Amino acid sequence: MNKLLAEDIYYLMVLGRAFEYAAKENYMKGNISGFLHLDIGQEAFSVGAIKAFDKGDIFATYREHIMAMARGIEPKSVMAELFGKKTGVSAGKGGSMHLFEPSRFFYGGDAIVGGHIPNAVGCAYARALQGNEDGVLVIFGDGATNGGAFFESLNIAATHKLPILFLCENNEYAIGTKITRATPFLEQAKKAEPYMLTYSVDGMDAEAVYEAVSSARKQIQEGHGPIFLEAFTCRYEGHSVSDANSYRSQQEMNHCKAKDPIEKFKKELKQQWLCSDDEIKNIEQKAQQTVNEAVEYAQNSIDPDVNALFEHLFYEESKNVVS
Ligand SMILES: Cc1ncc(C[n+]2csc(CCOP(=O)(O)OP(=O)(O)O)c2C)c(N)n1
Ligand SMILES: [Mg+2]
Repeated sequence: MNKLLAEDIYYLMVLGRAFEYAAKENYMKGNISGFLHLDIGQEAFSVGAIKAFDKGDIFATYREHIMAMARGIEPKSVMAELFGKKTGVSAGKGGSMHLFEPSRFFYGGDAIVGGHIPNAVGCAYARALQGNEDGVLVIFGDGATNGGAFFESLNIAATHKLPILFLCENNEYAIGTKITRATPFLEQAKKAEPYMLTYSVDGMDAEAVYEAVSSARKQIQEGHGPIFLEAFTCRYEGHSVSDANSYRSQQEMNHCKAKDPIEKFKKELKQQWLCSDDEIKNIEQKAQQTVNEAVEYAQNSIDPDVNALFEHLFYEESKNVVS
């Protein structure tokens, strides 16, 4: 990783955290409604993975604001989507969990836990038939690995040697349920071992995530078939803004925050890439400024037209049902 990329990763992590705090504040003010899942604490995972998978198709979890921005979707379009505005990346009709931008090969966000995994496998099948070698990345939480769709997807991907990276964000909780209360082991890669090569990485270390995803992606592109990579992370907030996080002790949270990914990467910037304090401060200020502008843009944007409700439907005739 060169200095330019390291600075970009730091920028996106700082931008992501500031963005998430601004989203939380605007949720509390009533500017954002519906569900809101914050990614604070997991920035190294979200940014490191997406930057390493800089081409190809991405199917993400519903906790995807930072991933979308790392893919190049403008922060203002993401914030406007959270506000439900016409200028949002999904035209104000998707909300926080459905940030969708086909021109950037970013297909959400999916509210159905694990529901996007078969979609990603279908996409990988299509890409294999097309001879496209960029690969497909599907990102899901530990909780999604308990569903049937996950196992069916592993089976089909492995049988057909599809070019797909299964990337599991293991933060040890599915909403407020400790992982080991819902499944017999902590490492979810064990579920994929019979089907494909598996790896694990410290998800709180952006450089490690970047390297692990880059190398898995290379293997996929060389035709080795699917790979499962598990990243261990820690989300600082509750599952969504309506979850008070009361199931985790202060001690557990302190332990978590001692591994803060932004602080860690900031040290690396200084030691490894010799960034000065001024350079770092400039990056942080630029990120905050971008978030402020994104909030202003979202606030000043207009709501979608009521008629837009009837666009992008699978079944054209459903217009008549409602009118
Ligand atoms: C099919 C389905 N079942 C249940 C839910 C309710 N639900 C939302 S998030 C979640 C937990 C998912 O766990 P994990 O993927 O680890 O996500 P995290 O809480 O860490 O974000 C559940 C059960 C859902 N959205 N979809
Ligand atoms: Mg989880």
